[in-house]
Amino acid sequence: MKKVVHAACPHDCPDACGVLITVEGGRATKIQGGPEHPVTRGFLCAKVAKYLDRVYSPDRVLYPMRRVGHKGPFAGVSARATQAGEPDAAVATKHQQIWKRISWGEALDEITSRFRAISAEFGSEAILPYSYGGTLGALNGGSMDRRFFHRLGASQLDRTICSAAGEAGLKSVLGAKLGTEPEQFRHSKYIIAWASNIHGNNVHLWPFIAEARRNGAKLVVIDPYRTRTAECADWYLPINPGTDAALALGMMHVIIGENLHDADYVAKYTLGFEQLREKVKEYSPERVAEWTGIAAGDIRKLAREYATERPSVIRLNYGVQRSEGGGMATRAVVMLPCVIGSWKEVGGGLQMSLSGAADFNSEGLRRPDLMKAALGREARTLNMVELGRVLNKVNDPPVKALFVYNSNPAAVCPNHQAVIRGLLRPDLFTVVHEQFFTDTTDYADIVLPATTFFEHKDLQKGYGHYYVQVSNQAIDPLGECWSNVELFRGLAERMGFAEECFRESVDEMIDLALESDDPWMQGMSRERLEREPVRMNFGDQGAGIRGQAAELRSAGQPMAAVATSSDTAAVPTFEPFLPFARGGFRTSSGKAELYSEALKAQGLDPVVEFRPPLESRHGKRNGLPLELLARKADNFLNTTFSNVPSVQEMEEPGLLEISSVDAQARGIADGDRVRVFNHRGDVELIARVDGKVQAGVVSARLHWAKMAPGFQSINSLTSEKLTDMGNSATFYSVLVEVELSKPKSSH
Ligand SMILES: Nc1nc2c(c(=O)[nH]1)N[C@H]1C(S)=C(S)[C@@H](COP(=O)(O)OP(=O)(O)OC[C@H]3O[C@@H](n4cnc5c(=O)[nH]c(N)nc54)[C@H](O)[C@@H]3O)O[C@H]1N2
Ligand SMILES: Nc1nc2c(c(=O)[nH]1)N[C@H]1C(S)=C(S)[C@@H](COP(=O)(O)OP(=O)(O)OC[C@H]3O[C@@H](n4cnc5c(=O)[nH]c(N)nc54)[C@H](O)[C@@H]3O)O[C@H]1N2
Ligand code: SF4
Ligand SMILES: [Mo]
Repeated sequence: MKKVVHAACPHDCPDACGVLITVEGGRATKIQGGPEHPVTRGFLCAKVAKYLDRVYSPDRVLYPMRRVGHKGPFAGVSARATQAGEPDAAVATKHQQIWKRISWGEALDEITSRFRAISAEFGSEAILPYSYGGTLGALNGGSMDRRFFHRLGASQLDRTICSAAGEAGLKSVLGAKLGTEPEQFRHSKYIIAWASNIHGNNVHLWPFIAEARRNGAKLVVIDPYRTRTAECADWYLPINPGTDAALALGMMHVIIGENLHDADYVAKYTLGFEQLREKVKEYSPERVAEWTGIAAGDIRKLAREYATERPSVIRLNYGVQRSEGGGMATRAVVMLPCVIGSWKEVGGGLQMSLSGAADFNSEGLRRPDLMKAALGREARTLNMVELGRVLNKVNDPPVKALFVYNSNPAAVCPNHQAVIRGLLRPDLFTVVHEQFFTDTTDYADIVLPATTFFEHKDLQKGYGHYYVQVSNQAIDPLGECWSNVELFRGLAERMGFAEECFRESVDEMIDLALESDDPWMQGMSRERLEREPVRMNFGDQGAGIRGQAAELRSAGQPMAAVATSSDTAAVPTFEPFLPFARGGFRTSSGKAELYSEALKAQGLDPVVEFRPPLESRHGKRNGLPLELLARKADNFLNTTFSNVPSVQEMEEPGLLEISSVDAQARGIADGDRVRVFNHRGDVELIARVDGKVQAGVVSARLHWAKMAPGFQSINSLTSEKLTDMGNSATFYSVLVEVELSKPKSSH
């Protein structure tokens, strides 16, 4: 029997695609992009298009496993060899020496008895959950797991590794994570992709940009790395890493100085414009040019074009905020559409994250009240970015048990060497719930098998569009895989937690998540979401701009989500959503806060400022000369997919991209083996002189350490230092030096 199941891609990606899975005789045989989803429009990214290879990979973790061998990196990704030169049989034997299959009952007993013993001796906060973006499903991303750890009284995890600085910066101006919907980009005339690797990380925005360009729009890319998006831009501006606040301030210097701002919008809907006007005087294009490496003439031109070629829109992505001053940089960029009033226009404004529109009932899903009931107070919070410090230095109490799911910290965390030292502590009990034997399972005492999204049901929204979907289950779980929801339900039962919420079914939890007073959530029933993606119910919010919508229509322009180009499937029509056309900011003042009392109270500049990162060419903190971008790979998703052979074929990890100037100065030629190092660690990579970076910048890609020679991770070079706002990670404020590798002496 053949059926087609509606699902949603749960990976940590703004696109949150609608997915159709064809199932024949219980086996998934085809995956395709949902044709009816107005943003997915029938296609998937290259990696998820190969998802059957991931689901049915012979390397899946299928059964609970207990470690019987030593902890430490293991080159094989399963009983099967993937490292060149490793004969399958030898890897299989080694794997068997490390892992012994156990039953779920044994696994749950061992975990709960260890948890009880640790709680009795050190207190429940000696247990630390560690999870991030494995799945963004509302249930499997954070529901039963949170209930469980709250009820246990475990330490809380500050989940700031990705976007917290940007979120803090954006909210300091707008008050909420809202912005321009992707469908409106087709109406733009001037599009700035600012730290936004659209072809790599957000490919479903591209067709809208392509459509705008067919209608004459200009695409500008601001990125220190010549991405595929930069290659096809009308204007590419390579910027020195960590200097975006200066550029935005320089643009505002020109815009305000030349009276190109929208005085009416500014007067009605912003707070603190006079203070901003004073502040930007300090940032002349000449001064900004020195920091950013962008010529003063180009800064003027960019500012003038952005303010006058309308509608103009900014796709700001998270690259700017992975830097020491990432919060302020985001704040500065987000001020731009407020100053030129482009929020009023269909195809104007700015998009960073749209996840602030309409909340699921997260209190119901996560039950933070259970923590206070268990502990009588809030449990302490430990920052996930600082896992190295947390495992090695925290003593009140020390972390004695680490429970990892939805994450691969032994690869994605900064200061990798410290993380590994911590994970190797003999007294640390580590459980990892995973789909694969990752870098992190190499340090686990117990590994538990996890389902993929083909094998469980979930509810999902996106951070790059305004649609909600239910992801239906397509196939039975492989082997003995359990979803995160089932796992924590099972653990709660074994712990004897009596609360009713630990017995809820998946459908009951979806219904609960949808219980919301939010008018934008009206009309979202589970039954409807099971069948189709549903747009947030913006209702009246669109009314304020209906006049403009009519104008556009009479000018012969296509509207909102109406597909017009022949390459797209039919999609529904909506009024465009303009969150801040008439103010409506979610700040405490209700205005766009160009001056913020809250920032002042935190000891930060209440307007905005640029401070060069200490670990940068201007700060020279460790005296090393090259700025490293330890970037994501276009064809992996963080480290997910690193191990799937058909995806590996599309990607080239293990490279150090370097400019010809810096290569020559060090006697390095394309293809040479090089050592990249700083005071935190060193990594061997292959030099690639390909014109992707300017002099002074080098770039490398994130992937699994266990697949690299010597088990080295590029995160050996990155720092645990936190950002100015949001306590986020500073993956892009890193100084290194590079040298030719010494040939290994042969013994
Ligand atoms: N294919 C693919 N897609 C992904 C991911 C992936 O790993 N692979 N990861 C997902 C995740 S978790 C996230 S958070 C999103 C993130 O997506 P993005 O926000 O796009 O994040 P990054 O790739 O970190 O950075 C974007 C761009 O910023 C550039 N950049 C670095 N430093 C600076 C700077 O100082 N200034 C400027 N202007 N640019 C800078 C980088 O070179 C990069 O091209 O993408 C998601 N989608
Ligand atoms: N150098 C450098 N480091 C970075 C970044 C960078 O740009 N450069 N980016 C940072 C960013 S933005 C982010 S978001 C983080 C990402 O950090 P993580 O969220 O840890 O990302 P992944 O490496 O994709 O690991 C997710 C893991 O979850 C597993 N998984 C998937 N679905 C499920 C499930 O349903 N249940 C369970 N139990 N497991 C599941 C996957 O198999 C995968 O191994 O990395 C950060 N690290
Ligand atoms: S990873 Fe992103 S682009 Fe690829 S299918 Fe999933 S949501 Fe779509
Ligand atoms: Mo992320």
